[in-house]
Amino acid sequence: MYDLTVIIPTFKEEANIRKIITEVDAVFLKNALNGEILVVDDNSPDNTIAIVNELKKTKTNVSLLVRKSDHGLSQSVADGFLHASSDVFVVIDADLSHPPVLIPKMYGEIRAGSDVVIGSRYMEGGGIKKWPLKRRVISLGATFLGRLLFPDITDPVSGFFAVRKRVVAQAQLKPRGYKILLEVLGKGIWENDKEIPFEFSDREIGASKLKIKTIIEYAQQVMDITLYSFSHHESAAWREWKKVFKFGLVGLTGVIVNLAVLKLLLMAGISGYAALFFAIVVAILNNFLWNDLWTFKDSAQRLVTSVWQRLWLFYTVSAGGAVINYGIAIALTQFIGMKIELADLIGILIGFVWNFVINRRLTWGRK
Ligand SMILES: Nc1nc2c(ncn2[C@@H]2O[C@H](COP(=O)(O)OP(=O)(O)OP(=O)(O)O)[C@@H](O)[C@H]2O)c(=O)[nH]1
Ligand SMILES: [Mg+2]
Repeated sequence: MYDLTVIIPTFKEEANIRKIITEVDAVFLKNALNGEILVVDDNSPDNTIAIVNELKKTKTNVSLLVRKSDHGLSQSVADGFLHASSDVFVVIDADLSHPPVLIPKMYGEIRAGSDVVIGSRYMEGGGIKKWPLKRRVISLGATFLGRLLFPDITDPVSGFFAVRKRVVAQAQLKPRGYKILLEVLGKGIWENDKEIPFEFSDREIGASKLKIKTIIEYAQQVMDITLYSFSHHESAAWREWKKVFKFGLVGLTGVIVNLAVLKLLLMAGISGYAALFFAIVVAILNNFLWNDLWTFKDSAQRLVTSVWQRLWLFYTVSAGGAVINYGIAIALTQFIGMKIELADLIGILIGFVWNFVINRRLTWGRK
């Protein structure tokens, strides 16, 4: 039984396949890992298959899966999950964009308790070498969308990751397009993730396969994972929705506290505007406490460790939310003549999204 299986999806990689297999195998040897290499090829018309077959003669830990139907990168990786013979999978590109030397570290993190370990281009220490502006913009857009589903993960669309078999074994993956990791995070069953920075280097040989279709498929995938989470409450995206619901509920308690404090202070003879101001301050404090102790209580490795600092941030972000609420309500009444109640409601909703997104990332974000 192997310790881990390195899955390499390939399509027309005759220029790189020998080098990547040799490098991965050398990393196994150097780190005393009993690793398997599984090449999943979409029936490449070039020499990829022949080269792998030749390498198989001398390396017993290399195997090849040639697919004849349902062509696609994500489909190939998902097929690799089914055919791998170990309990830990590492997915890596064939074109040497991902450094194989990081494989032992990824494996080590899995052994230490992570369910998913992601090679991240977008965390401190990571990066991208030699990418044209267009590629960078597309990638950042994709990453931004993915982060809406998984706010703690800096690179949810990385092609370089390790995952335990049990995360994907029961998952109803619907692989499509390029972003198999997003599918794994969205449909797999996992608790602990870890990111490792790495520098992505652009392929030197062979052609890129990124097309417009890829971008459309990606948007569909994000929608699909969102819908999936509504009916699969063990999913990570549902954990995120629960936070949104809790945050909203806390917001409602804030309204009650606000009105109650206002009423009390007015009864005590405090002047209207002063009472109003105080009521708002107390309501925000109420919201902070509930969110800190309940909504975000499980936030691991907090970015902001001091509770006072979190409180200060929460007040600042809330003030921003109020300004947004006010600004949008005024703009909607002024410019399109909307009724003020409706305009306010829309302002409240957008302010809510602001408050959640920014506080989630900043006030209760992860390091
Ligand atoms: N099995 C299979 N592998 C694929 C397919 N498309 C791409 N790959 C492999 O998936 C990995 C990533 O593909 P790349 O074309 O390098 O994608 P990219 O890194 O986004 O783009 P470039 O490096 O600029 O070409 C490589 O190992 C490819 O050989 C496919 O349709 N089927
Ligand atoms: Mg590449």
